[in-house]
Amino acid sequence: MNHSLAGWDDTIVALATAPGIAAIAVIRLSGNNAIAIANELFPSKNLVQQASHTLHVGLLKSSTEVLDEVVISLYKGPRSYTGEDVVEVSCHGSPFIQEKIIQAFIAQGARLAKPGEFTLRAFLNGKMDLTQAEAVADLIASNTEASRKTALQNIRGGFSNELKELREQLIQFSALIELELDFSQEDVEFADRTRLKELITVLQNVIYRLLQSFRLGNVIKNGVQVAIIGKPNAGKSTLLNALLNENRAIVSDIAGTTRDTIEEVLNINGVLFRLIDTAGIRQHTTDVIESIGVARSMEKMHAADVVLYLFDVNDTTNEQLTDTINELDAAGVQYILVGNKTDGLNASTVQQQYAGNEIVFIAARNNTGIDALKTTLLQRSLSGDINTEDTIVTNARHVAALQQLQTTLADVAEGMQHNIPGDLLAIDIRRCLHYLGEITGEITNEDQLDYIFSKFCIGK
Ligand SMILES: Nc1nc2c(ncn2[C@@H]2O[C@H](COP(=O)(O)OP(=O)(O)OP(=O)(O)O)[C@@H](O)[C@H]2O)c(=O)[nH]1
Ligand SMILES: [Mg+2]
Repeated sequence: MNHSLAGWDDTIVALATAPGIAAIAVIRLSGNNAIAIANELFPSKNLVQQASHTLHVGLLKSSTEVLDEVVISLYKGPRSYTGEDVVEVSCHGSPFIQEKIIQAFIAQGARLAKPGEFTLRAFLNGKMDLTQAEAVADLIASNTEASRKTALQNIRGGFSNELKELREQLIQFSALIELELDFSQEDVEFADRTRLKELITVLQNVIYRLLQSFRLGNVIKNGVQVAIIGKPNAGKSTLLNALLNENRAIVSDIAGTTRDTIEEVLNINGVLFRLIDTAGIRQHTTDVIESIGVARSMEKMHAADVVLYLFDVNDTTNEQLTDTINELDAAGVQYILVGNKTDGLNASTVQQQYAGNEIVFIAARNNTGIDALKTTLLQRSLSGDINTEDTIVTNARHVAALQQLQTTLADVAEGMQHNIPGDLLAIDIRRCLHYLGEITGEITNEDQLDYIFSKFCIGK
């Protein structure tokens, strides 16, 4: 492991709880001098002599004044979050006190931690691998039940455990093949080719499943972008309001009411949907602002994961709808057709009108059909249930490495089909090992670590 990161030996300090007023705030120190530094400010006891995993109540004092009455938790390395000596000071949660205590620790020789530095140290000290460290950031950022569960699963090592064992088996093969190369004159095979082929197939299946899970992972982590698109007056803003169950957007019978896009978040069964109400699309408008709005609607339509295409069943023929479907297909967007304003109409007559097309019928103004529409949205976005027992890839960095791994595995498989010589096989297997190691962090570089941990908050 590369330990050459600057400031690695420093003792670091940061506020671990959210800034602002609270009943209690926690300030965390980590490093070789953490306990000695805390001890300098804690006259009532000698903390250096206390056992790990113990609590100590007392006054915290700088040379001149009492700072606060606090509770100190001691964790001696390696049995701590970072693997180093860690001191957590629970103080009264005034921002003024928090700042004074941090400054007092800095005066004793601690340095303010960089974003994610506690977790970086945990990673460098082997307390967790890279996917687990990344899951810590995901867990802190999680805002739904589903994102919390997947992050927690990954912190426990769900993802990396799947890959670790396969990596170890591959390392064994790689070692045997390299050994063959030492005996190349004698034409021996230490590495059983049939078993290697089996292992490659297993790996290919695992990688395929993990890559497939990313679509779901992305939905869980980032939510689903849903653009509500349609002609002016179709009832798009009414639908937005009905989905949100509040009067968020202005509704009127004047065509062209919505000028700019409006975005709101909706949680359906633990999945976040980012709903975007757009300006109604009509081809020929002389109104400059409206035409800018239309351009923006088109943009949102292309960026969306799912488009709700809304039309008024009272003034849309099946032929017109077919033209729209052709346009949507040509644009390559995922869409759900929604027929609005069915109130006062006979359900089966309306359905016959659009025979052959799959449509969700609603009356947005009366809240009719909204629950069914939500269910359709959920099904379409998840294509199956969220089973958080399964490993779900949520991280774009992992996807990139998995894709490279997939390509390299295909090279190995093809090479073996053609019985390529061991030295060439060894090169491809080494590349596989490289990508596998990149995911879990056995192979990393400083830039990559900087990038990953800079996205954390300070104090984590
Ligand atoms: N009868 C009936 N009228 C509806 C329904 N939904 C919306 N409307 C009416 O249709 C008109 C237009 O509704 P909006 O929600 O403003 O339509 P929009 O698609 O957002 O229109 P723009 O923003 O102009 O593109 C309003 O008078 C609504 O009250 C419905 O389910 N039934
Ligand atoms: Mg509108």
